[in-house]
Amino acid sequence: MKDNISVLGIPIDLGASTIGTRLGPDSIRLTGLLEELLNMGLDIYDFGNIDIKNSNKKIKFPSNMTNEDRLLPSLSHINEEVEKIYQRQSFPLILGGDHSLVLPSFKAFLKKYKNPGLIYIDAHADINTEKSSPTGNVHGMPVAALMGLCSNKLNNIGGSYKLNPQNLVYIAIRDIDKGEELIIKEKNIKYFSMADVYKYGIEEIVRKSMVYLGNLSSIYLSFDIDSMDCDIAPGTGVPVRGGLNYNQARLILSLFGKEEKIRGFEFVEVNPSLDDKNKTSEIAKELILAFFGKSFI
Ligand code: 4U7
Ligand code: MN
Ligand code: MN
Ligand code: MN
Repeated sequence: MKDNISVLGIPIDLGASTIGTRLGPDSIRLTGLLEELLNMGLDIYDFGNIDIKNSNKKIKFPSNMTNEDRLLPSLSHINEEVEKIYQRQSFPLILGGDHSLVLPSFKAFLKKYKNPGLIYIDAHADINTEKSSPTGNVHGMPVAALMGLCSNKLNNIGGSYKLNPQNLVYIAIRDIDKGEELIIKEKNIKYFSMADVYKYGIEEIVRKSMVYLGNLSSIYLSFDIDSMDCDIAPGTGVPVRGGLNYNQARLILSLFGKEEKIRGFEFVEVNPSLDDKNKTSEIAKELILAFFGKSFI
């Protein structure tokens, strides 16, 4: 299935406090990613980018959801557009966009597959509610909304399907807020911190993740570029030091890419406007190629 790919760009930055992830999908396309995938012999169908009404102002709402007015309809629209790509028998590749998009994209996955898993590679846990969020930015809340922990107007985007907390694995987290820590403990959510990455090594982290999700038949992989060290991949809005290095990121994606049960992949939070010579998009290209089987040894 990973030899027939449907590509969809989601150029949104309404969920973040910094604008610029709206440029992510095109800056990744400009690296020649799709041409290289074609050269690897894969079939590609490009659905283009969703039309998103972004805003250059960040408006705070009493709900503690920044840009609530534009964001909620955009997330519903994203859900409808992602459902369209699932009608094609193919492997979905989504290029973001800020991470609020995982709420509607994974809802489409939840609707298609019964009881799916989610592997979330990120410096952050993105499990704030509107009540716990110190920023009001919805890209820090999608995992909580997927579990039904936010207000219903967020929880019910794309339907009332829910992510089972036991079907989630975080990898590379190292910057979590107090309220998030409480939810992770209370729900007993599985995570591998950067300390675990160094303790076990990438191969073992991948193996342990797949064993943990072993009874599930469909898994989605959401990769936030800030899981990488920000000195290596600086083009992102909420950078954190001490993350995955280039070889670790490439290895983790190449190993997950070999797993049959992984049936969807998204790459989010690339912000070329904060970058140093578009190098983060070039890294994104190499990581996505690794996922789809480009050998690098
Ligand atoms: B990303 C943060 F407070 N936790 O909620 C928040 F530190 O999708 C950051 O992972 C969220 O980039 C980062 O705003 C969201 C903050
Ligand atoms: Mn549209
Ligand atoms: Mn994220
Ligand atoms: Mn993050």
